[in-house]
Amino acid sequence: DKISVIGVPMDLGADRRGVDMGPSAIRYAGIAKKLERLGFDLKDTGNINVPQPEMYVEAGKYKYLEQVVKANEQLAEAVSKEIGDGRFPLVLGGDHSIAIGTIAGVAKHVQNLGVIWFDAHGDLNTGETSPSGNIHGMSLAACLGYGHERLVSLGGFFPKLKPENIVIIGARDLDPGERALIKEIGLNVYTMHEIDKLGMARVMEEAIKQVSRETDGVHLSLDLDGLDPHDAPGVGTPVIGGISYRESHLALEILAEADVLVSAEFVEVNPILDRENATAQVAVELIGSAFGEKLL
Ligand code: DIR
Ligand code: MN
Ligand code: MN
Ligand code: MN
Repeated sequence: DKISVIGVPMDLGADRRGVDMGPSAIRYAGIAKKLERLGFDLKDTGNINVPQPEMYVEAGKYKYLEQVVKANEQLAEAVSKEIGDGRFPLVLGGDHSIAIGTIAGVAKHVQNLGVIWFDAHGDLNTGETSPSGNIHGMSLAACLGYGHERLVSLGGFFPKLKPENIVIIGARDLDPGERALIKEIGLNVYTMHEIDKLGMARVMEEAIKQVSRETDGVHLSLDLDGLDPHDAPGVGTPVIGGISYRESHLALEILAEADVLVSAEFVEVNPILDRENATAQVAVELIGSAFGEKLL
């Protein structure tokens, strides 16, 4: 199998420096060695060109909108090209606003795309409901057709996703507008409550069944802040009480066994806030599990 790594040094969507170094940190933690050991034909396509925030003034409800859109358009092109070449796009963030570009690129090739969204947050805000104006908290909403027209129609088509083909796993911090949207469109969210009660194995079995039932492929969008900050401290918006190291590995091992993924992204690694690159190392280990790594 062929994998193409695409780095996206994006921090404009989080309006916080450091997360732009995520792709470097994940490479430094040994992603290439890990995937080559697993037998993959790996190509690193380098990084998407993302402007520095100091060059711009952020604007209100959708901070750095123009720059976020431009970088995501390039990302969508790059993702689409790799899929067109028969390769699996593995996107490294960068903040979670890059899901808009990744999913735009994948959805060009995959008619009905399922999505597993690992996150402490819903990323379901619009400029109207966002408490921060940060676009990384709006990316899933944009893919569903809610929010600024430039984000919603990125890549030239919308919506990219249907609510019934999405699950969120690990949520424990939702804004009022996000809760309202979840109820309005009937989005299936496995909060920490369901994970504690049912166990991660059962959550994953149900989630995989749902996102692969009427779809032609599944995208994994994994925000490292879905994990507990003890295990993944290098993130911009940590929330206590998250998914453990063990549970996250189990989740991705079960996902690998299901063999449904067509694309994946690992986002929000912030080396400035990290402890000795621990979060990037966790990302690399999780990538191993997602691509079928097993002890025996
Ligand atoms: C918050 C934080 N809900 C916002 N979102 C984050 O600004 O929209 N998403 N951190 O990953
Ligand atoms: Mn997120
Ligand atoms: Mn998050
Ligand atoms: Mn593992």
